[in-house]
Amino acid sequence: MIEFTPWPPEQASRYRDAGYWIDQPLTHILDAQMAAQPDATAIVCGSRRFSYADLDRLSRHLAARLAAQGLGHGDTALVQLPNVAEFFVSFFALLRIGVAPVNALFSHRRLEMSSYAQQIAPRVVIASRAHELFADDAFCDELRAGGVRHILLLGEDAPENSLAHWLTAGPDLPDTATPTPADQVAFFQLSGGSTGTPKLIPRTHNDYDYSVRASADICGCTAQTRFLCALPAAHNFTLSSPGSLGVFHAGGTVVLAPSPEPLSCFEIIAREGVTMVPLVPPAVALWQRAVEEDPSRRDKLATVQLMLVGGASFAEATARRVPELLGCQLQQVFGMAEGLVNYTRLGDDAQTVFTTQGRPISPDDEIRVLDENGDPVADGQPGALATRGPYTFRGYYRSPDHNASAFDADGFYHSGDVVVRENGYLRVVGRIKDQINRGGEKIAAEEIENLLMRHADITHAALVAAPDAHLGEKSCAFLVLRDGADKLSPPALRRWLLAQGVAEYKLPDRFRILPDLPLTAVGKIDKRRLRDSLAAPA
Ligand code: J2J
Repeated sequence: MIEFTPWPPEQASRYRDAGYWIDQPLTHILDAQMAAQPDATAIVCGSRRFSYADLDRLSRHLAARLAAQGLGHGDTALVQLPNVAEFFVSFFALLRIGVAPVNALFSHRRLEMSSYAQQIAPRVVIASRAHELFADDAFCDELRAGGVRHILLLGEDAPENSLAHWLTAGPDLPDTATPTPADQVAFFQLSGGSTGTPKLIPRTHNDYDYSVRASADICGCTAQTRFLCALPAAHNFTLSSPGSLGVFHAGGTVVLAPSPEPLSCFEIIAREGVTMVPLVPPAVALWQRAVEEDPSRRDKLATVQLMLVGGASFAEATARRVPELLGCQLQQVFGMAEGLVNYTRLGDDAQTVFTTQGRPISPDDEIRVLDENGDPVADGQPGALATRGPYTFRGYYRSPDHNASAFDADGFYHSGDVVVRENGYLRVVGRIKDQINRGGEKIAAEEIENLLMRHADITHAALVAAPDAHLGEKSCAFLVLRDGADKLSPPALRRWLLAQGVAEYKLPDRFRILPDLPLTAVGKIDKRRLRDSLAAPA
């Protein structure tokens, strides 16, 4: 069994009584479509089409082959795939036999992947030869030395390591192979993080399935929904809000795209009749610009009914222009991989849709908005968001110290967001966690600071957010150099960071060298002053 912090029994029974937790594994999403409409198209991936029956068959093949190797409950997997159908095949296969995956982002590199592997000690890794880490066998050998038994690669020829081969028919799936019990860990989500190492979020079948079912309902998913999956498929937003899983739940079609780049997405939308599109705010701005540059492009978007926007703060002016420029309805989403997801509702008035980030999915999502002393603030006043509920986790994986500060005595998770609540709706107005939100991609300041301080010429480092017109925020690293150190150029620093194996989106966009870092009265680095110095004209 994979350890996790359970909900207290009285809350668990309340969530069951209310019908949120239905004690079904996430694979029931696929089973239900197999019973209802096996021949309907589940996934479009380039020129390849997969019916629900295809998805079921391929995932059973992989599940059976893995089970035959002795994999099952208590085992974990590390998966890193781009937006391809095999991502969903692998996800359902692993769930089917009770192996819990971490689904890393394709932008993750050696540091992130090693950290995940170290935390979960996976027995199987599923990845792609198209990723630099798996282009040769060096990292695979490291993984094997660390205990990984099977490495299945997309784009590999040798049958033993070829994911394509593992998807061909093999032994029958033994009856003993089952998903983990629904109140146990199904898989791990990734935390955006604010600490030195990327944290993992255990998600149970019961809690995740509820957020998926309820989201599908709130976003109006039906069997006619054709959903563009252009953001990373593994991200919590793209997977569950309502995400590909919500669309599968409703029997619709997930249309994969490699990235949210507008012109290629417009072609895919027109070709596949896409009706629903989730995007992060910078991508919305790019799509709007593409239509402004050439208004005839709007015709390609004729089938799109709904655009979901979340992941980072979304300027009201950009929000207001969604219907006019892109010809579809807007739904704002404020969610987190840890659980709580808020949506504006499809029937909400324009003011609510354009100016708020919605209200929680569940009547049993408990929200507290707190001042510095932990006391509730009045509605309309900004405060720190704390929440607990039927699909908000109770603890990061194996992180007792961090959990002690992320949760309060009542089991509320403190998300580090500053929000204003009015009429039950939330607006995100700031952040107290030490994180940079680079257009939806989260960077934990401490992770990059620790890395920078490994450089022989750097004695102090502080990473802060700098306002950016396109991404909302970019990152700026303030550095203090060792006495006598040569001046470090930004390109050289970036190359050095890349050589450490960190994901590219975490590289500081700017560097500033200071003689020393400003301190607060209690002797901590005064990041507010650093941020303010960036806002002021240079
Ligand atoms: C401002 N900040 C936002 C928003 C998230 C749906 C949608 C997004 C995520 C996600 C998700 C925001 N306005 N609309 O998991 O299911 C910031 C907050 C939040 C953090 C969570 C989903 N929507 N944010 O973005 O785990 O700071 O999840 O705490 O990546 O993103 O990041 P993440």
